[in-house]
Amino acid sequence: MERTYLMVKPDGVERGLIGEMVGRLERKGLKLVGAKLMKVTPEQAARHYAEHHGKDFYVRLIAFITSGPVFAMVWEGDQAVGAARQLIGKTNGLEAAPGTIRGDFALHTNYNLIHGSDSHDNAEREIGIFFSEHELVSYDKAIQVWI
Ligand code: RTP
Ligand code: MG
Repeated sequence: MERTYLMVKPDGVERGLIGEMVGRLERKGLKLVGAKLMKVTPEQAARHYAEHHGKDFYVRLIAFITSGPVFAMVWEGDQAVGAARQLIGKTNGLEAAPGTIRGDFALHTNYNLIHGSDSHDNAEREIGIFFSEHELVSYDKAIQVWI
């Protein structure tokens, strides 16, 4: 089992797409183990996007992710990091395949609706930025044998 950190970005919250995205992740068979609506602080944003520090889009990225509420989530499942990245699609909405979240709903790289961790280590790091362990729920699903 693996955990991943996903976050509906301010554009996704404002466009009313939280339910659409949560529904897709649920139907894939991933298990929701934590979720909250929150505003990202500048400190959290800087830690989260540390790898992009100094790039030309960094300042705009920090301004965007702190501009309004996000829906922060932790999902669990077999290879959850890769599975979620597949559902999300490529960074640029114009290149993302139809059927993916970005392919179906995003036109731009800057406003691409949802974040997904890109590796197991980054997932654990990002979960630690946005959640306390006590906010995550450990439970079994009766139907988990199927997925
Ligand atoms: P994310 O981290 O948001 O899930 O997206 P990602 O892995 O597909 O993309 P990443 O390379 O990690 O970039 C993080 C976010 O920065 C914005 N970005 N802008 N050239 C640009 O203007 C540019 N490149 C990246 C995007 O919003 C991207 O999601
Ligand atoms: Mg990324």
